[in-house]
Amino acid sequence: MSETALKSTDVWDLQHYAENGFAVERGFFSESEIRETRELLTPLFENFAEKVGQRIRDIGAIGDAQPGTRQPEIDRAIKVCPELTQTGVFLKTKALAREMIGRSAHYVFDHAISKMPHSNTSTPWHQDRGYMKAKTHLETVNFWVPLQPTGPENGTLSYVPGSHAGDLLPHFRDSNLHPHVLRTEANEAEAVSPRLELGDLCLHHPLTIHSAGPNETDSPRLAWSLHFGAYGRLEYLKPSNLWAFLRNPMTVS
Ligand SMILES: O=C(O)CCC(=O)C(=O)O
Repeated sequence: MSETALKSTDVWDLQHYAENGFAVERGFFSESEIRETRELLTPLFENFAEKVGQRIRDIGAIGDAQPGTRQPEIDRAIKVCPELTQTGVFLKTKALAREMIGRSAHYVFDHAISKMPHSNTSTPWHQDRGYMKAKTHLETVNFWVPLQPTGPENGTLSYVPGSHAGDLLPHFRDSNLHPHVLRTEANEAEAVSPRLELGDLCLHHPLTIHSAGPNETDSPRLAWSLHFGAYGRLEYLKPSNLWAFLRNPMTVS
């Protein structure tokens, strides 16, 4: 697929993104584009317990639960499976990021999450920027691609509209949660949870407060998140980000 084959983006969606900090692009991907990505990601979750490492974890597997049975997650899945960068999902989200940024867009980060059936694991309220070192500031467009129809029953994203216009909030670890997980406070009453059909795409600003509930269904809920920015991973090297890194080398991104 060539990058120029992007469906023209609905201006309303991008206006909604600017005002609310998130948007949903309906029918952005074809069924075969979703299937192609699903078929590459699914095997990465097999024999999960043997793969656990710094960038591969199960945030629901605390206590006796076996990694891979609750909410397995793979950071930078494209490193494990470079073919992902040739998929329609990767190329079309990158092209949309380019359209939004107004210049070429480059890969910054991705992660894949499988909420296992009845795993009862939530993704707590957070801002994506909350997972970066204090003062690390990346201007990215963050996409969330559900790989099956998704609603509140299987862990769709919930967003607090307009929260991207506020500050970066304090994020906390919680002794009841996996040590990787950070959470912040949110006004849940304001949140919206879009129901998504196969092929729909969500995008949000790095400061938008969002969460995802547990998966109460009999099937896994697989999603792939992709972040693109004008400078790609080089943006970590801009002086203010280098300074943040030197002051606090602990990073989660
Ligand atoms: O897929 C999920 O459960 C959460 C994903 C998420 O919060 C994100 O990609 O920013």
